[in-house]
Amino acid sequence: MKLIENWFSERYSDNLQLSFRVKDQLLSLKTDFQRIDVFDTYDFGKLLSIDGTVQLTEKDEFVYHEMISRVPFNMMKKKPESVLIIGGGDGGAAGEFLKLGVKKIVNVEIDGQVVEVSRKFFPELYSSFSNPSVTLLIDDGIKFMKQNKGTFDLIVVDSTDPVGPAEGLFNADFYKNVKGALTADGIMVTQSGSPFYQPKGLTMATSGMKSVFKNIKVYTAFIPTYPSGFWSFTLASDAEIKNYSHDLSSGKYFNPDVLEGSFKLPEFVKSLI
Ligand code: AG3
Repeated sequence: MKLIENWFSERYSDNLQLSFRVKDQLLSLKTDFQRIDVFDTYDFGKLLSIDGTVQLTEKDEFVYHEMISRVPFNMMKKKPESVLIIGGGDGGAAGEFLKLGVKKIVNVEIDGQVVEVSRKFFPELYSSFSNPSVTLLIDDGIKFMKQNKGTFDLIVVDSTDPVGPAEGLFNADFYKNVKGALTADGIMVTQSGSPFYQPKGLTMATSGMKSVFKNIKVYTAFIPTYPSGFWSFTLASDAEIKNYSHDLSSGKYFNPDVLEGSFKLPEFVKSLI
């Protein structure tokens, strides 16, 4: 008879949390940057948590990774040939760009331990780092951005929450450097948090981007294991942001209807941006 049940909970506020019943805790690690945990959950398979917040689960990572890659890929004028990913140490975002046929992908992750954890527990995501089209660098994304000028068609910020240690990736100074690292007509995308629980994150991203780029656009996706399940992403470019239909083939979440629909925003989200 099993007497004790184990649960992992992500706290949204003092009064609210989402809990996953877990079979086992597979890892708990304190790195120079953050705390990393991996759980084997009953309903979502393996779950990666950083500082107590869900980063991905085996069962629903496809939503986030398809939406942070395929949407910007289609919404930029020029079909991207070079992509820079900041964060993304699990390899999930890089993997989607490989599926889209991108031949030059640079992934800059600040915490080498995230990559090691992915190698061990999420080998399917990690495997993109052994593809010759992907260069993995363990480095500070903010610093890297300053050193690279006019190099990338598409820059993806696949970071932890906009409120917390990754805050430096959500302000005008950083966006200026992103713009400097983009080619002409290039585009950037950032995950911008839950519009419901983290409106400040979305506001920081959109106001910072507006002060640097001519055009911005917000889109959303349904990610069951993130706070409220309703998640935002923000695009920014000096070129017009619209559907250029470079590759509309369907994934597990993404399809042409989802691409169009993800830009239709509820009124409370519109009022934040
Ligand atoms: N990075 C964004 C995760 C943010 C989730 N926030 C939260 N659970 N409070 C995902 C990394 C996947 N490559």
